[in-house]
Amino acid sequence: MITVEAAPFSYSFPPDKVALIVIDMQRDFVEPGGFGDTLGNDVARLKAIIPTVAALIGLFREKGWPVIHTREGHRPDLSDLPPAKRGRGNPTLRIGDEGPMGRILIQGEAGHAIVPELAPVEGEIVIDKPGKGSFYATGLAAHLARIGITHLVIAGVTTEVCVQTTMREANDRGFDCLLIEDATESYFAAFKAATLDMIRAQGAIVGWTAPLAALVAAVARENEAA
Ligand code: C5J
Repeated sequence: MITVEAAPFSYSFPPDKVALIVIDMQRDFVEPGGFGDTLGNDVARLKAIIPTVAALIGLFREKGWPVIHTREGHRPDLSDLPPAKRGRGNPTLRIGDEGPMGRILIQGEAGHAIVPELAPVEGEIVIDKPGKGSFYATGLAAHLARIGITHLVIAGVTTEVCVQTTMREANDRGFDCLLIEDATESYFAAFKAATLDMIRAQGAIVGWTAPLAALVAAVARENEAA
């Protein structure tokens, strides 16, 4: 087992049963002109975590541990977009409308792509999801079962929406989850802080949190011992 100094207490994972899930690091959330921007958010907050997420992905690739990416988005015919979702918010452009990076949150459009700095490499699975959670209406659970994963390290955006929803879905399915604090971000600092608190409250009721440095240190200790 590898043990990470985490909150609310140490997080241990078997290195042959861990996977990284990088949630929705898409241009539509991170770049001007995308979905996040049309909702009136400051996307610079999200762009700032790209180097940390890249370092986390690099660690998993170096160790040969699975990296899974997710993308929130919809079919071009909008058949998987509930009217309730399209109707929410007060955006300048709605999901499916034409924006500067193509149609907002539509599969195949430029804005739907993962930012180039974090692009998946050959062999890494990309899960397309129509909802906020990564398990709803996707093949993620079946894929994790097939490759024998019990522990998930989680990163991405936004902390209180797709990241938290995914972590709660995973927790209910029996996974032990570690959220990397500096590899996740929200458009709202207070929402990020509250989400981290909620996750680790009541003895890790949803899971654990730790900075990337703590995971890196734990893996280095294991490398030295091996
Ligand atoms: C949102 C997400 N915030 N990926 N999506 O609508 O968190």
